[in-house]
Amino acid sequence: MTTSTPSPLTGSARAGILTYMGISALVYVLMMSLGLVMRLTQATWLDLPPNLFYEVMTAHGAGMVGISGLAGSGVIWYFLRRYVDLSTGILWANLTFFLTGVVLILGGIFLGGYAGGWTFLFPLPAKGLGAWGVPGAASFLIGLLLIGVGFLLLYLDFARAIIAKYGSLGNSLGWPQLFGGSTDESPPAAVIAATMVLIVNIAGILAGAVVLVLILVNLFMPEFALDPLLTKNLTYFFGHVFINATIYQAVVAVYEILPEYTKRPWKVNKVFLAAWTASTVMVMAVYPHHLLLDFAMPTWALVMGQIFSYLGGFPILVVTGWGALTIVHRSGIEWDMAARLLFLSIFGWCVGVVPAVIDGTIAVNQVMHNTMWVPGHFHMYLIVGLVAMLFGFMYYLSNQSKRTGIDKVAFWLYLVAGVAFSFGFLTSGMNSIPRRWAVHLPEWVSFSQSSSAIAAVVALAALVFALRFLTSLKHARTT
Ligand code: HEM
Ligand SMILES: [Cu+2]
Repeated sequence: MTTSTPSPLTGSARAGILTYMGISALVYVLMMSLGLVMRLTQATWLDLPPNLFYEVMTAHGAGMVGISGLAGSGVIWYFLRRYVDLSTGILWANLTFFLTGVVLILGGIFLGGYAGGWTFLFPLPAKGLGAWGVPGAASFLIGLLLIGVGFLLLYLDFARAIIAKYGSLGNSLGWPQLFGGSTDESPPAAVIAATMVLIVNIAGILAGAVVLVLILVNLFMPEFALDPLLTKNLTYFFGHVFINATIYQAVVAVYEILPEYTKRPWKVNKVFLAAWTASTVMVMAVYPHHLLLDFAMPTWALVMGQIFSYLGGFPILVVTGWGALTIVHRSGIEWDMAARLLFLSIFGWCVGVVPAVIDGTIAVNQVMHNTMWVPGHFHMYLIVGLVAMLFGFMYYLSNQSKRTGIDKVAFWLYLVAGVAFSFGFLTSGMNSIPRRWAVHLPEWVSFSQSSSAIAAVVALAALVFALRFLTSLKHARTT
């Protein structure tokens, strides 16, 4: 029921997926280098003027979140097309919007001087205080809007293709099986994940588009006043959902590749179905955990943010972790690069959720929120979780999974340094070092110095993974 029979990829679809993943591999290494530049600046080993630091921070944040969206959608597209009839034209259209948006964003940052962070928090875009003007901010915001349009098209195409085959989104989430019938007839895991992602991301992108347009109008007509609390809610609904959905897309690689390796199906049981349906609602309802410091927020919304922070992330993580353990147990699986990276990614995701849940607790958040604890938790599940998953997929896609030697060394370096680098942020946060500060006090510098050395190792290991993929494109799978 849930094992797929891969059909041949058309030339254009294969080129499309390889372009998505190739660009992602390259951009991850580039953006990691920008991250290293920031850490080196905080370490006083590099003398970057503060305005340039904040430009780099904006580019790193927007770049990492954007490329994770692109890479995640590439993974899920590759597997979803095994079950439903997706449009290759839309795949390319999304990429075109994406790249046009990237040009505008980079221009807004490095030519226009925009340095207000990827979260474009109102009223920052309009208040550059001389560091940037309207053109820089406008270029950045329009760039984001274009990227949103591309993704909206892609997810609408997912919806069209899924409804054409399954009749409704309820069916493709497996509700008939969850609430009655036998799970033998369940839709495959990739279709369930795609349904969840299209629902939450269409909602998120629409919220993002609304707030981007509002801020753009305010930028050109300052007398058009916005409600700061409303804009923050819309921004974080979009930002939270979009970055979370990247992992829910990439995880399909686990659902598809482990069964192929172990020759066992990925079991879609009632618990699995319930987990994905519950998380569809919870991933949207949990976003107020970004506003725990905003006293003007209604208390019930903040309490909801805390409760769903405890509950929201777990169902999918548990069914995925449990499923992955049971599928490989005594399967005789060969631990090649893809299998290792995919397994590491589940571990990284689990470990990263712990500090996230701690930060989602109102009493803790009020002390820790603007500290390095926050980049600590998300770097853990993004570097050791999401990005490991994506590189695992790339080894699989390019048929390089059997590699040993330097690739294996890179795997261990990535694991150890990825965890250590994230712990560097977490311990900084525990010592009350604030996040998003270009200049650090002398007492804080040693944290940044050790982190810089470790960050260089992470970036080097990622460079090995990226180069392996980029130099093996001609060997890539054709099905
Ligand atoms: C070698 C790898 C990396 C290094 C050295 C690095 C470094 C950094 C540094 C120094 C900051 C600013 C911390 C602060 O002072 O607040 C930062 C922020 C951030 N990083 Fe990374 N990072 C790396 C990988 C990643 C990855 C893989 C992702 C996502 C997939 C990511 C996403 C972000 C985001 C979203 C921010 C927040 C930006 C903001 O506060 O506006 N980073 N990173
Ligand atoms: Cu969140």
